[in-house]
Amino acid sequence: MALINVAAREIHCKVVYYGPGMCGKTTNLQYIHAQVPRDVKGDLLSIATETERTLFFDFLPLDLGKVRGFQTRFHLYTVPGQILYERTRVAVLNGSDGVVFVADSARDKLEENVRSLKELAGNITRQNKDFREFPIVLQYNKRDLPNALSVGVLDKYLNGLKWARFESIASTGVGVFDTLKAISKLVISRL
Ligand SMILES: Nc1nc2c(ncn2[C@@H]2O[C@H](COP(=O)(O)OP(=O)(O)O)[C@@H](O)[C@H]2O)c(=O)[nH]1
Ligand SMILES: [Mg+2]
Repeated sequence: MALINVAAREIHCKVVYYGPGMCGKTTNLQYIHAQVPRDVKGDLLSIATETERTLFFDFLPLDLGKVRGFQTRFHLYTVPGQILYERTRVAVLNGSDGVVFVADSARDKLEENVRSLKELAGNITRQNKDFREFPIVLQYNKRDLPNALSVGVLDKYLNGLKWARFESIASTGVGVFDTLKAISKLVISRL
C-alpha cells in the first residue's frame, strides 16, 4: 500500500519486478541505477548469492518528481526467481502497489513464464487483492535472442488481461525506461 506522508508531502510507492529465474529482473534495476542521475536515486542494494543470483531481493529507491505538490518516491524491488524461493517472493511482494512482470522471450522458457505468472496471480489474490484490477505492466525481455518467441505467441499465453506490454533488451537498456514509466504512471493513477 502506498505510504502518503501529508506533513512531509511525500508519497512512497512500492513496485516489484516479478518473473522466472534469469529473465532479467536484476538487469532492469542495474540499468536504471546506472542511468539515472545521482540526486534522484539511492544505492542499489543487492542481496545475492556468490554466483550473482538474487538471494533475497534487489532494492533501488528513486525520486520521480512531484505529483500535485507531493514528492513521489518509488521503491523498486526484484524477487528471486528460482522455484525454491516462493516464500521470499511472497514476502517481497507484500504491500506492493504495482508489479512489472518480466517474461523471458526464449522459446524454452514459455512454461516457466506461465508458471511464474500463475504464482503471481495466486500470491496477489492471497493478499486480498483483485488480480484483474491490480496494476501490472508486462515486459517481454531478451528480444535479441535468436530463438525468441513472437510477441503474438507471448501475448496469447501471458497477456489474457491485456496489460500494457513492452519489448525489451534489458542488458542494453532497450525498453527498460518505457516499462518503468508505464508502471509508475499506472501506480500514481490509482492513488
Ligand atoms: N541476451 C539477453 N540477455 C539478457 C537480457 N537481459 C538480461 N540478460 C542476461 O540474463 C541473465 C540473468 O539476468 P538477471 O537480471 O540476473 O535475471 P534475474 O534472475 O531475473 O534477476 C544475465 O546473464 C543477464 O545479463 C536480454 O535482454 N538479452
Ligand atoms: Mg535477480
